Amino acid sequence: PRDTAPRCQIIGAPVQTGAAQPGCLMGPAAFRTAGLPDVLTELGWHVEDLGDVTLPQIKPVAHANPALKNLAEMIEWTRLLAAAAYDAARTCDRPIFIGGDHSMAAGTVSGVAKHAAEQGRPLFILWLDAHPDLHTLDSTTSGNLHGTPVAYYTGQPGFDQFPPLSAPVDPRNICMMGIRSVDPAERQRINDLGLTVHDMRAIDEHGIVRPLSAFLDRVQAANGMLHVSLDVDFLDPSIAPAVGTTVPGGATFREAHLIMEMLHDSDLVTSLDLVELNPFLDERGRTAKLMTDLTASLFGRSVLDRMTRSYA
Ligand code: 4U7
Ligand code: MN
Ligand code: MN
Ligand code: MN
Repeated sequence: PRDTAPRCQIIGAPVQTGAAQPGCLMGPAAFRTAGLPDVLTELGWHVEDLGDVTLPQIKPVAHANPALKNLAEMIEWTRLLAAAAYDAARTCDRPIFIGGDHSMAAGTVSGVAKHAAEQGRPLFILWLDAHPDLHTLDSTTSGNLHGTPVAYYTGQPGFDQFPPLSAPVDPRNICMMGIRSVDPAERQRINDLGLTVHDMRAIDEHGIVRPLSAFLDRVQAANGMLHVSLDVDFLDPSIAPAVGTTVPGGATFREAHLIMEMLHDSDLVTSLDLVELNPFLDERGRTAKLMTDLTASLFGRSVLDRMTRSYA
């Protein structure tokens, strides 16, 4: 690629301690096997794969909620990934964090949020998921910490043992799409915090174009940075089986690609998480390939050249 090519860094986060089932540990290797770095290079990006972040030996951390699993691990991943994400957001145009279960977003989002705050720009989040991941350490009953990152990075109470947030994300700057499994404590929090949530019912009724355009217009008008967090279970399990938390009735192949194509056309995306891929549950790599193809759409792959924003 030319010297002026946009720069992307890839950071592997082999995190699986936030999920109920093991396997997300293999996610970064599966994305590389599916050819993610080469695909982006072919699209004209300058790609640098920084390898995987690794967790040192750590001591257990106590908590009043006996359901919590692997709290110490999530705290340490959050510390390490926040630092890696902050560095990557400063040095390249669009880092990709390949996971790893969704607990890693506590680190990636808080790290890019610090960078955005230093730039004096608001950070917006597009959360593509079956779940809102809005549990606090006190409200989770499963104890699976991949259900908690949004509560952490928006600064909800009870995360005292975690790294202090230098820039909590404003919940009103979060747009969730694809939601179809919400626990009672999360439902209450969605209302209290004022997040924009387009559940699958809303997508059935209105499609994805109008709600997404409205959100992207807000990001643009605010000169915002935009972090996209793509959970495999956003997709319907019939096309993306490699995930531990399947929920029927997810986004279709074309809905998902259209979102990515619109994100590309908007040119607003400044960082990306690819999370919850469990290659142990995949069928001949099809989910890893689909997630890679969706990323390609976000990075500019299209059927034909397009001169204008076709969704305006
Ligand atoms: B994922 C759940 F109960 N809410 O807390 C929980 F439904 O990152 C699921 O979105 C969490 O996959 C899913 O365990 C976390 C459950
Ligand atoms: Mn930057
Ligand atoms: Mn999730
Ligand atoms: Mn999910």
